Amino acid sequence: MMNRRGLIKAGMVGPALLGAGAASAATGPATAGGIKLSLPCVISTWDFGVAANQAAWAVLSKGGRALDAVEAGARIPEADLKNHSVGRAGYPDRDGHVSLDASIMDEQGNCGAVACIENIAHPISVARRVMEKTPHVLLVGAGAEQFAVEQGFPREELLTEDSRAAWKEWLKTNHYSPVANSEVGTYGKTGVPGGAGNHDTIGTLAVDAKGDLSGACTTSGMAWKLRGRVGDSPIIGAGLYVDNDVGGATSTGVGEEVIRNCGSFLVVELMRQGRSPQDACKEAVARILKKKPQAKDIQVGFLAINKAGEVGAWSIQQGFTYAMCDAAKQDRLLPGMSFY
Ligand code: SD4
Repeated sequence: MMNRRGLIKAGMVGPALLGAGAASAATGPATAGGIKLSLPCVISTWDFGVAANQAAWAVLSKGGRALDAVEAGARIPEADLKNHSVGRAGYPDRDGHVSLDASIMDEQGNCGAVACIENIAHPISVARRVMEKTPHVLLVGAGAEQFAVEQGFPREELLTEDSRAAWKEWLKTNHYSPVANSEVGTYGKTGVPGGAGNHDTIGTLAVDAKGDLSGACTTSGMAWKLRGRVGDSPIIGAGLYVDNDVGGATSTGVGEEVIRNCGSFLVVELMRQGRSPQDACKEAVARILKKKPQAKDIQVGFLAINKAGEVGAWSIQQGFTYAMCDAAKQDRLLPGMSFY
């Protein structure tokens, strides 16, 4: 399941090598613990970020705008039926509804988002329409769906046979009990139906040839979530933040912890104060753990880039991967640093 091609190429296949030093040795000069890409460039969370980056690169390499690149990138996992954590085929909530969250932000600080939207296959593009066609930032639920349809997006069934089967399997072993913190204890790291582990969000950040930044983030959220639950991904400052003077950040993992700490905004503000992207991501993860030590049992990861193309990533648990792409190489996949 894990695409280890990039890791093997970089000569890093074991936890002992999950280090920025090793990463920088494989990809470029060390920059305060991170990696420096040439511009234009794009980075994305998780293994499926490699394919997303390639779509983004098709835009960037022709001199295209970072905003167009991140939208194009995010649409790839949204359409991937083998991917059960983003877009169509995403695992549903406890009641069997696939509900999606997405946000997008451009170099001028414009932003748009949709949350808990159903029956629309490309929420990232709806988020962009919210940004460009409305005076609002965030549309949710039925209103978001209505807006999407008005904008010409087709209503489609997003629950695939595979996802339905996984949900039915989960129903056998996990009794529906909608209590507030009901997800605690189900955040396994195995990715098997029944655990919400390996339920990953695509966050994509790009710097275009002009040096302008944009970001996109899209997800089906935590599997088997309570109906109506919204995670960090559509919340500007939590799952995504871009400041064209500084850099951009995005997050993945248990969104509640990211929201509590305004995670992506925090990463960008730390970079503004002079921290490297790597150090800023580390500090944001440390903040989560400091406020809530038991968060060591869950996963949260941040990915960041600054205007110079320096990249950083840090997570609570091992296993967070990120993909990078610039003119030198289009399919790099690396492990982020982690505390555990
Ligand atoms: C959420 N952050 O909805 C998303 C899910 C995710 O890895 O990223 N999982 O909370």
